[in-house]
Amino acid sequence: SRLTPPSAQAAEAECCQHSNSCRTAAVMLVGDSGVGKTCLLVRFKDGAFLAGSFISTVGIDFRNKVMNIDGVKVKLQIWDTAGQERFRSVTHAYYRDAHALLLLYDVTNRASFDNIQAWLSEIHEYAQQDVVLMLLGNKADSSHERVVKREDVPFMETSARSGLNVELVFTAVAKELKHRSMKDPSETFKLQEYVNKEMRGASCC
Ligand SMILES: Nc1nc2c(ncn2[C@@H]2O[C@H](COP(=O)(O)OP(=O)(O)O)[C@@H](O)[C@H]2O)c(=O)[nH]1
Ligand SMILES: [Mg+2]
Repeated sequence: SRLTPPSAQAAEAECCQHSNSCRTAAVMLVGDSGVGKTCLLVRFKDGAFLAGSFISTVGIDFRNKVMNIDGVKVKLQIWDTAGQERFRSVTHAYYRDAHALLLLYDVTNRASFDNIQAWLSEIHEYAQQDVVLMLLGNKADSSHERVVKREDVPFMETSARSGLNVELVFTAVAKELKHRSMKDPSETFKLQEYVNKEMRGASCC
């Protein structure tokens, strides 16, 4: 695979349809209703926070964003699942096509955290075996007591409201996918190490 020269502007441009210097990756947001999937996507895509309930998504929706990862354009096609966000309601075909899954819970909502196990079973059953998986504890801006964190899946806290770690989530996923697509064994990338190094705490800033 070829490399494109690093350029900030290149990241803004859409991938050329037939360019092999641009990688397209499908990223899917999953998790209980109300955990902030749509807000996270809107924060990442538009840099804004949408408060309130008027944004309730219908069906399945996606947004494209091209990122420049060390000079390589990675076009993320981010799928936002919605509707009856219950287990087994997400079309299994979407799981199969996903290169990365962002599994969200709400740090202020115990039930959304307890459901993580069921979501993981679903993912284990239907997603690609090598899917990039990240667990995100969203609404980290909240001062509520935290529910317990898991450590067996790459994890970090985010806030669609304050923007905390939102860019980092997608950068980390894009980096991981880019490294895999380069298939260069001399280049290793450790997702959790990277996010540990780069992430900010909820109390930060
Ligand atoms: N405080 C706070 N509220 C959030 C955050 N993200 C989403 N919300 C709120 O949580 C509710 C559900 O968000 P939404 O994105 O629609 O959740 P979805 O059903 O998972 O797509 C909305 O009222 C949002 O304003 C966040 O990071 N912090
Ligand atoms: Mg939604």
